[in-house]
Amino acid sequence: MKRVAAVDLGASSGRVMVGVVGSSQLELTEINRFWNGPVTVGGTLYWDILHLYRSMLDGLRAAGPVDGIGIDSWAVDYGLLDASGRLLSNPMHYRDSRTDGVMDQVLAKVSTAELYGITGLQQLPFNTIYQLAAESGGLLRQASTLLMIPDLLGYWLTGQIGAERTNASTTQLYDVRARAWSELLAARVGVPLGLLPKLREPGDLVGTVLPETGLADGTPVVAVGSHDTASSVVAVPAGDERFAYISSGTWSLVGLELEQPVLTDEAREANFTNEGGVDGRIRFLRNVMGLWILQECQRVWEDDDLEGLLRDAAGAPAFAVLIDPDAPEFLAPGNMPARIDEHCRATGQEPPRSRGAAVRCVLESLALAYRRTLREAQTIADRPVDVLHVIGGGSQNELLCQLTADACGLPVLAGPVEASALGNVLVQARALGEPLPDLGAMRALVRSTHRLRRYEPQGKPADWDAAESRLFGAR
Ligand code: ADP
Ligand code: LRH
Repeated sequence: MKRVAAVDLGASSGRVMVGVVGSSQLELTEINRFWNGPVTVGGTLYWDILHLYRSMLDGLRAAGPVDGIGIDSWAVDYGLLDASGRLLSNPMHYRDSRTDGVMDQVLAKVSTAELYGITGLQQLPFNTIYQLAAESGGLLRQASTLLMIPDLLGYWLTGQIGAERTNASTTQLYDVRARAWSELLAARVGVPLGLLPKLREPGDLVGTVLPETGLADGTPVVAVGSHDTASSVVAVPAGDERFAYISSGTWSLVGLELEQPVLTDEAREANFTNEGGVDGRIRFLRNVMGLWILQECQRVWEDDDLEGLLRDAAGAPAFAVLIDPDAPEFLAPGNMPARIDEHCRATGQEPPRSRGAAVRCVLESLALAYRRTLREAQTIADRPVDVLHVIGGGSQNELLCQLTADACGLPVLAGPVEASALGNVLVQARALGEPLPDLGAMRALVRSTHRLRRYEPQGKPADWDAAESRLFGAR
């Protein structure tokens, strides 16, 4: 049996959890949970990285002695260190506008087809490659090392430098077939290759904690699937390979797990990503804007009664208004209710008349985006599925789970909620000697220790067909 600590930093909250992992045991206890989100300073969006580091240290100290510590976080963002190992500037938030228009500048140096052929990555304006292209040359010249967020926090804990592979795969500077940094792309976009540290695998030892952390001397820090979505996919409680998943939180990551990347023109045109998973798997998925839109509505309304809003949404008329949740205007923080109204007017619809109607509009629109994404993923990857697993915080949203089952015409199995933390502790426990030979064994343990909620598809499929052609049909 192993007792390990997972630091799991989502875009909307961070937490430290202690996991006890044994042959038929998998228990998580939350030690602390802390706010995370964008902080605006001088017109730039940053993460509050020292708040995150301090909060995670508080949690780790409160957790007491553990056999290991693993860190996972959202992808794409990074810190730059100078030659002495000092952080050169505060890590910026991927939703900052400095990357506006930068993708086109990079695509003048490397074609979309070449970029996709090497990285297999979805084009998102905030991919690390575009963020680096937006950095001032001066800063890049001063930098010696680029560390992704979990690698940066691991460096502060242990003094050891490295780049965990699943998160490196989200930078768009990683060659998905060669399983190495792409020297060609780094040279083409002017990123000094020396900035990119040696890759490490999930399960590798990062190092042991430094005395200044105040943590028990000698505690190992273990690399996990440090991209939170990689960790959450480890904990999908699937029984065989005919499954799809939605890792549902701030983002909805919708897709399949494959053995090999799919780098076809069809996959590129449909903008699917081939992110690196634990044990060499590929996460073939698309980012759908997710519950971010609802989070921002709640922030603007100053309404934290999610249960009440979802009750009102359940009672609101179906298919009254629909939006494309992936429209660019929903990416940056701001007045989301006003942007929804504007989007409705621009598409010839009456804006929602109440908060409940607005929430229903967001959830139905997400369900439609899931439906389209899953259909395309199955066709492009030639992998039919029988069941859709919804994991993460959004798996608690009963209305969204039911709408998802209805829209996709698939049974939905909802849970576990803390999938990233579970994937984190499972990979650590295995690295520390627990007999969990493969993903199948880890998933069987999640299945036997967690209660899932099942949603059968209901309603009329024709209603969803009509809604889909209303929303996406004209494109
Ligand atoms: P992230 O890791 O991106 O920060 P989480 O996986 O923690 O996201 O999920 C956060 C989301 O989960 C919230 O935006 C909220 O919509 C949803 N959520 C959290 N608790 C509940 C609940 N009790 N009922 C329904 N939805 C919930
Ligand atoms: C989810 C996530 C997602 C990335 C985004 C930046 O937390 O890691 O997989 O695309 O954040």
